[in-house]
Amino acid sequence: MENISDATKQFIDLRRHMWMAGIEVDLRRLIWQIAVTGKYISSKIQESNRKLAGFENIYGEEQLALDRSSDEIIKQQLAFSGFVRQYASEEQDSIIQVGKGGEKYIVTADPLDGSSLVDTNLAIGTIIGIHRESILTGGDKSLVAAMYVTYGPLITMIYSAGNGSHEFVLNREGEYVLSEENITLGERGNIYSIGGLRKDWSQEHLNYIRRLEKEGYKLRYSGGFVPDINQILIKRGGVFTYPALKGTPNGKLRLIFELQPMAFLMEQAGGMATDGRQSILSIKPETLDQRCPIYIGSKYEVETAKLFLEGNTTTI
Ligand code: AFP
Repeated sequence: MENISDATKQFIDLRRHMWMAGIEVDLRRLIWQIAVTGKYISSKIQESNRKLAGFENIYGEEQLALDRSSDEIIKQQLAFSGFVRQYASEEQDSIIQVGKGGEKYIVTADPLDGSSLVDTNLAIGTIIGIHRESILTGGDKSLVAAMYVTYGPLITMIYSAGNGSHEFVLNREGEYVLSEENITLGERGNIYSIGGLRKDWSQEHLNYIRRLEKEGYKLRYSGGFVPDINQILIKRGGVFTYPALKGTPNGKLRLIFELQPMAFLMEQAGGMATDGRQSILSIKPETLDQRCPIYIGSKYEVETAKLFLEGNTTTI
């Protein structure tokens, strides 16, 4: 689609944008229905209001309740959508049937990623993957769309159905209106997010981070995967890493629920996502809760990580 002028963007809502992009009707409807759940989940976060109710007594229950209620909101929305046969989420122990069986899509969710930050009022988010085939055996063509909602000062949503990555802002009327179209990363950025404890990093990863620091990269790490990734997309460059650690060689983040959707969106924006060596989207998940090291962002930073991790350079 030709670039839409800023003045016109406010009149392009999510449904119109997907129609203009020629996305098939059932997928358009499904993406829109999932985006709507972002409004319900945001209300749940507002209602939690645990600040007034003290920290010890309910914080844990409220955080756990928020995780569960966010999961339930998405599950119920999908169950009546008519387009989804199975649902898998970080809050469920297994893949669950939500349709009659013949529906086109399977949806994965991290319903409320970063929920441990709810008490700090930092931004958190919902991460969604939409698959045509089985999420465990469908291969790297299984994922056909991805999206995330960021609950921050604004509620924003970034989606892609293979038509580039685009940002929408929830306006006062409760509509998602276009704000950034065809987000395209530069060759490199100047921010980096580094997960895990430095004492647990490999020497190769430590050397890589030292290279970035020597080149003047600025640390941006909130503890929330969604806002940290969102910052890289909106600032058009940079890198997020959560590496293999001594003791946890697969790192922390989950391949299906967190990394695949973000890798899809980042690649659609001209970025890259690897486990340090191979593309995240080429990795065939073996279990639902499979974790994976992650290097995701603009090409220069992800390719440089590969050089260090494969021992092809130690030049800091
Ligand atoms: P929670 O959902 O338990 O808050 O974890 C958030 C997260 O999975 C991801 O959003 C962050 O990038 C990462 O964990 C932060 O991990 P550390 O707390 O180890 O830095």
